Amino acid sequence: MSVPSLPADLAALRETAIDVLRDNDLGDITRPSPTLYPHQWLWDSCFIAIGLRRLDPGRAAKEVLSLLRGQWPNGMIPHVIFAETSDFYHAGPQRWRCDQVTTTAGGVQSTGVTQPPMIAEAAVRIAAMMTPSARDAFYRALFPGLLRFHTWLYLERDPDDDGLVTLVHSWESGMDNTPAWMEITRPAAPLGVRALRRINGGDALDALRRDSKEVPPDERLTSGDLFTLYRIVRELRRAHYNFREIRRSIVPLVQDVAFNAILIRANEHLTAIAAEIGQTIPAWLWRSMHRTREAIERLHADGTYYSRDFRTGTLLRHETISGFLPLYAGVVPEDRVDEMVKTLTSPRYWSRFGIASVPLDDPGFLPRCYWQGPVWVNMNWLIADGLERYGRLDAAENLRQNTIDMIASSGAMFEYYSPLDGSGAGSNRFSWTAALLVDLLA
Ligand code: 2M8
Repeated sequence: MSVPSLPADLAALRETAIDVLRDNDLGDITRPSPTLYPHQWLWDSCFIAIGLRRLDPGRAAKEVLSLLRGQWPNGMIPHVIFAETSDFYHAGPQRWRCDQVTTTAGGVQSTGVTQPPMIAEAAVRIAAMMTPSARDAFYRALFPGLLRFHTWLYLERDPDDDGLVTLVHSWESGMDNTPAWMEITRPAAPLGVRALRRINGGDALDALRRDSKEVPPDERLTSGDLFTLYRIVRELRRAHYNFREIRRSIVPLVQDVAFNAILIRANEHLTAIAAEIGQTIPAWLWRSMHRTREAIERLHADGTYYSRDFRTGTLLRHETISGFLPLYAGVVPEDRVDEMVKTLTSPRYWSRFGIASVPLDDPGFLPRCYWQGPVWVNMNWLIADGLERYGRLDAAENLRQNTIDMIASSGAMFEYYSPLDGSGAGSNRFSWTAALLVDLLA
C-alpha cells in the first residue's frame, strides 16, 4: 500500500524503511536488527506490527500471534524468543538455560523474563485495518494466550494484590541502563566477587563483552553494568524464574512506572477485545486490573511519576522519560496535565528531535548512550499518543512531525538519536524505527 500524497523525499524514506523491514523479516517474525538483535523481542514485535499493518495487516497479525509460540505453561510471554538462525547475541539461550525449567508452547527457546505488554495495543491497531471476519479470527486466535499472559502478570508479579506489577530485571522494562534501574541494580547485585578477582581492571572486562563489537562501547552500558545485569540473570536462573524464590534472593525488584502504565492501557484493550468476541474476563482479574489504575497514583510525586522499590516501598526518585507514560495510560488527573506537559515540552526533555530519555540537566545524561539520554522513536510514538489522548493536539502533532524530520535528516533507520543534534546511533537498520515511521507517514 503506497501513500500517494507523500512528497518525493518522504516517499523515498518510506521505501528505505520498508526495505529495512523486508531485510529483517524472518518469516513470521522480524528481528530488530541484522547485526545486534537477531531474535524476536516482545515489544519490538508489537511496534513492528503497528507499522506492518499499514503494509500488510495479515503479516502484522502473524508477527503478534508468533509471540504466543514462546508462551510458558504458566502464561508468561518471554522478552526474547530465540531464532535458530544465529548465536552471536550476547545474552543467548546458554545464559538463561530456560529449557531446564520449562517448555514453551511452540517448543522454541526463550529468555526467562518478560517485556512491556504492548501486545493488546498492537492487536487493536492491526484489527482496525482488517475485514470483520479476519478481525474476528485474529482476535479469537490471540485472546486465550493474551488473557493467560495478563493473568500471569497479576498472579506471579503482583502476589500481594498491591495493584502494581513488579519487574525482576531492567531488561523487562525495555530500558536497559535507565538511571533509576541502574541505581537500584548496582548496589543490590555488584558484579560477582569471583569475576572481579579473575578480571584485572576494565580492559579485560571490555574484552569479554560481545554486545559492543558493532557499536562504540561508550554508546552502550559500561562493562561493569552489563556484567551486573548478567549476574542478575544468574540469580534468576538459580531461582528458577519463580517470583517466590526470586523474592528471597538479592535481585532488585521494581514496580516500573512505564511498564505499569503500558499494562493499564493493555488491560483496556484486552477488555475491549473480550467484549467484541463475547468472552469474559474473570472477575478477580478485572478487579486487579482496575486496582492498577488506582495504584499508579502511589508513584506520583512532585508533578511527575517514578518507579518504586518493591522491597522497601520507596520511590526511585530519578526523573526519566518513563514518568510521562501515565499520559499514554490516560490516568493523569486533568489538573496535573498542564504541569506535566510543561515539563515535557521544556528544553530539559524536548527538542526538535523528540523527547530525551533522561533530562538534559541530569548529571548522568549522555546524548548517545542507549537509554541514558537518547531519543527513541517508540517513546516519541507512545507519548504523542498520550498527548493526543489529553487533547494536547499541537504538541502531539509537533512530536510526530519532529520524529519524521529527525529520521529523514539522518537518512537511516537508527536505533536511537542524540537529542542534541539528531545524529543517529546504534543499529542503522533498526526495525521499530522503520515500522513506526511507516505508521507515522500513513
Ligand atoms: C535492548 O535490550 C536488549 C536486551 O533485551 C539488549 O540490550 O541486548 C533494549 O533497547 C530493548 O528495549 C529492546 O527491546 C532490545 C531489542 O531491540 O534491545
